[in-house]
Amino acid sequence: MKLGLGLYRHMLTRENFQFARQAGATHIVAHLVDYFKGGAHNPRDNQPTGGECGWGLAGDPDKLWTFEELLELRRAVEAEGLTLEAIENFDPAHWHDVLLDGPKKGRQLENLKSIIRNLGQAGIPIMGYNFSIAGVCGRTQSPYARGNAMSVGMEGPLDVPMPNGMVWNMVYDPDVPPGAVPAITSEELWKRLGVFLEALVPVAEQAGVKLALHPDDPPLPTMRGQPRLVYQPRLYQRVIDLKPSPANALEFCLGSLAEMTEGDVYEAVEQYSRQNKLAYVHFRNVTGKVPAYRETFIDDGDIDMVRILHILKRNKFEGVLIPDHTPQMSCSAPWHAGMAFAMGYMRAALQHLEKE
Ligand SMILES: [Mn+2]
Repeated sequence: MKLGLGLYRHMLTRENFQFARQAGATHIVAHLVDYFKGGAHNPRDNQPTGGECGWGLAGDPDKLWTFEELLELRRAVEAEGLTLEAIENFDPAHWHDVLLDGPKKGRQLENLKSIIRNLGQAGIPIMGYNFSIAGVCGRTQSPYARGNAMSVGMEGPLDVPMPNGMVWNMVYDPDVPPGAVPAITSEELWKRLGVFLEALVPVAEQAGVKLALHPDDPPLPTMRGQPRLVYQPRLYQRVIDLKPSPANALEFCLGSLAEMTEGDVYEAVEQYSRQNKLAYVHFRNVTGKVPAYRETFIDDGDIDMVRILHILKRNKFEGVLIPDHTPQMSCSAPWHAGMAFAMGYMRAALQHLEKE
């Protein structure tokens, strides 16, 4: 297993690559969507949470990520002795009508195919994505974690409808008439995922890229009146079985899985790692379950992280683990300190595991 660090778009700098390397990482997962254009309620020095209008404006619909910029990023990462393992998340601007089954769906499926081909050509092996209409929303920020560390959690469900022009907790069109996005059924959402996988999986296979699906965060059956896909561990199997292929894989988030009300996180790790379906792992810890959970320091939640590593080792998982989120530590670099703490813990656990 390998240690990695996930970096948001504005953090893709030489200094942060060096920080990752110093903390023992060998791999980088890069976000190319800018989640931080929503204003003061969504500060850039923490994971995005946002308000009712989400994280803010999505990117430019006409500017797809090019082969050249992906290659440049890979080279910048490699210049600091690291490997670029994955890009995490499509931009709503590039695929809103794939999620919403809107009029631009055909063109946007072609967008996504181009992006996957560009990743393959640039030698980036994984594309993480979150097939979700409401997206990562409804979470709160408070000093939930040990020592009053600022952290993220949930205090009850979010039922306020999603306004027109919004999807995936971002605004892709600010100039639409008022109103809410009509709710759809769960079956309709699965049908849309099926269309996406039918179109993208063959392209991903040919490009040598794995598509890796993140479970719902937070994992409730509905958010903002919209259905969600993987809100129980067993639903990951439905994704796999919908389009069997090595390119149809999982961005395996331990935190989201532990927040689910059914199943068992250790059984889920066993079930999906045994099938070799984990593209990479979000290695983070939580207490509680939806709709009331809190993100914790890695050593301080409900999950026995070392037990998880043992299962992954037994099933020969050889991919990358990243901390995903951590609480903010009280100092002048709260995000970095939180990540360094998580990575130190992970590095020690991995070194110990190697000797067993
Ligand atoms: Mn995650």
